[in-house]
Amino acid sequence: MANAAAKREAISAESDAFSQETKRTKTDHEKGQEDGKESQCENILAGFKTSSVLSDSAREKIMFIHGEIADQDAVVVLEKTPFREETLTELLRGSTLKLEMKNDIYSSYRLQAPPHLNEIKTTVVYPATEKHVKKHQRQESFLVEETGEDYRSITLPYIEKQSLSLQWVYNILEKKAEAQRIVFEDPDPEVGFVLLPDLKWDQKQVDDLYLISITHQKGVKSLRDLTSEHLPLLQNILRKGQDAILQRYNLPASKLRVYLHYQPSYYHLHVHFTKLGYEAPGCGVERAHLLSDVIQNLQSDPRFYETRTLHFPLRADDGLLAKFKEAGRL
Ligand code: M7G
Repeated sequence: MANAAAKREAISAESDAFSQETKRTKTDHEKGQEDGKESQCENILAGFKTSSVLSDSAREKIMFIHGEIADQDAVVVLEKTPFREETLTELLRGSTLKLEMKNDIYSSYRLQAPPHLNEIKTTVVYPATEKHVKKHQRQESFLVEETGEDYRSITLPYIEKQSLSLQWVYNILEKKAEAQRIVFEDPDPEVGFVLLPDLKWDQKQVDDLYLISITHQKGVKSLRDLTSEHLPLLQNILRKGQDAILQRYNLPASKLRVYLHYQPSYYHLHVHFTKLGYEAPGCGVERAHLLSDVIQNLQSDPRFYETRTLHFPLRADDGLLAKFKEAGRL
C-alpha cells in the first residue's frame, strides 16, 4: 500500500480512450447520486472524543482514529480522495487562491476549493470491538506457516471463538443494508453471489475500483474450506463478476485483480475485485490468492487447500499469533 497515492496519480494520468470512457460511465452513475440517492444525515461524529491515532500516512493522506461516541468505542477512518479529471475545470475556476510565495517564474499557493470538491471519505465503525481497534493499529507483523493440521488444531478453534461478526454480510444478502448499491446478483443458493462496492471505495473514480462478491452459500469460511465441489461457485463468481464489471464500469477482465484473502477478516466466503494497478490494502503476495489460481489448483487437486501449507502475516498483538507461539509453531 506504500505507493498507493503515487500509483493513483499515475493511473489518473492515463489518457487513453479506455480511461476516458470509464470516467464518462462513472459521471453518469454519479448523476444518480446527485439526483438525491445520497442522503444528508445527522453528524454522529459531533460528539466523537479522540483517544488515539491508531495509524496514519501523510503520503496516502489517510488516518485511523480510535475514540468514543456516547461512551462506546469507535474507529473513524479519514481519507482524502483522488482528484477527478471531470471536475478539474470547476476546481480551478471556482476556488480561492492564497499566495504563499513567488520567486521568478515559481509561485506556490494554498487553494481553497468549493466544499463539494473537497470532501473527505469517512468510515465509521461504531460500536467497535477490540478487534476493530487492533486491526488498524500500526503493528509489526510476522509471517506464519500453517499446515493443514495447524489449521484444524490451532486456527479453526480460534476463529470459531474469536471472529468478527458477520451481521453486515447477512444484511447485504438479505437486502437489509446496501441494497441500492448492488451492482449484480446471481440469486442461486449454491453458486450465486452479490457483487457490490467495497466499503473502502467511494465510487468516485474507477482508478481505485474495489468491489466484493459475497456468496449466498453460507458455511464456507475461507480458502481452507474450498474443495473441487466449489468449482462451479468460484467459476461463476469469476465469470459473472468480470462480466458485470465490464457492463457497469467498462473495465475488461484484463484490467482486474480478482482474489481471496487468507486469512480474511470475515469468515464468510467473499472475493475481492480491484483495478489492476491500484495497490489495494492486502493485495500483496503474502495475503492475496488470485481466484484463477485457486480454480486451477482445485482442478489439479480437489483437496489442495485442505492439505497445503499456507503462509500469511499476523500482527504482533493478534491472538492467533499467540496460539501459534504456544503450539511451538513460531
Ligand atoms: P477480508 O478479506 O475479510 O478482510 O475482506 P479485510 O477487511 O482485512 O480486507 C472484507 C472486505 O469487506 C474488505 O475489503 C472490507 O473493506 C469489506 N467490508 C467490510 N465491511 C464491514 C463492509 C460493509 O459493511 N460493506 C461493504 N460493502 N464492504 C465491507
